[in-house]
Amino acid sequence: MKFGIIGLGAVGSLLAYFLNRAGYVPHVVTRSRRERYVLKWGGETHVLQVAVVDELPPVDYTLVAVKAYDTEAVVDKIRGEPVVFQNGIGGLELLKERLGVGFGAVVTYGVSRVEGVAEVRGVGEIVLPREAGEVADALRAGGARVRVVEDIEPARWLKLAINAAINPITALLRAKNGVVVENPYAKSLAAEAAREAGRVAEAVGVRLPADPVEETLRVAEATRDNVSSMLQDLSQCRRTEVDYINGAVVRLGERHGVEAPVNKALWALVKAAEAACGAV
Ligand code: KPL
Repeated sequence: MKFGIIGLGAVGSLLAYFLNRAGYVPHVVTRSRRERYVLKWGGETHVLQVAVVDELPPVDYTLVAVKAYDTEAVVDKIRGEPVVFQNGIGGLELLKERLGVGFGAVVTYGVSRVEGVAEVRGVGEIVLPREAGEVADALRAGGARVRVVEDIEPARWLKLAINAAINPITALLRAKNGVVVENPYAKSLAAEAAREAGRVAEAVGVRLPADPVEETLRVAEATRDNVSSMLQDLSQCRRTEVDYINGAVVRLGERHGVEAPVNKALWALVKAAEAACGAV
């Protein structure tokens, strides 16, 4: 089995690490050029074994780990079956439209990029659809906690609801995830954002595997010391994934006649914050 990875940020590095431990050396397309790529986990620094290339050779699977807004730019680089490891809704849909193939995946490991270096801060799981079973086997062989499901959409939408609630609120308040359970105003706003995302999921025809509000509060509590990916992006004045998170809830809601005013306001506020610091 041959694997390619596009994007060697936090998630791409985690995938490379598990593949290495299973005996694979993936070919990688990444914008960052370094002498060595590492992943920090529990006080240890692991050097990643990767072959960095401009164009992937023929591979069985390409693991797409770029931010959702960079998907368009990497369509032509994909070889084999793409498996998309991204927050939000939109990147996988674009690939499926353009290539006619693609599987979604959900990652709940707490992994951040600190000064350009990927660091694992919390063990979660990787959820993959049955069709990507070979990818699941390889990652599991490398020590990843993997769950295989018949339909990935409920897991993607539940993660979307959680991200729609925790990410913009923590980014706008410049606070760790715990703020969502500690601050009553943040908590009720997060609950409403998650509830709206749940209503949109239902309208789209996706049955969530758990209550989105309860799950949001559970994840905020479990990751209370985490800095959300949106807060990391905004504090470094990088473009966020808000268009694919709250923006996706609003757009898909409009398409199915469901209003999502809290998501709309959070989307606008994060876009305003991006513009204020000049993020592109
Ligand atoms: O996925 C996350 C993110 O930061 O993007 C959460 C679940 C909010 C954990 O930090």
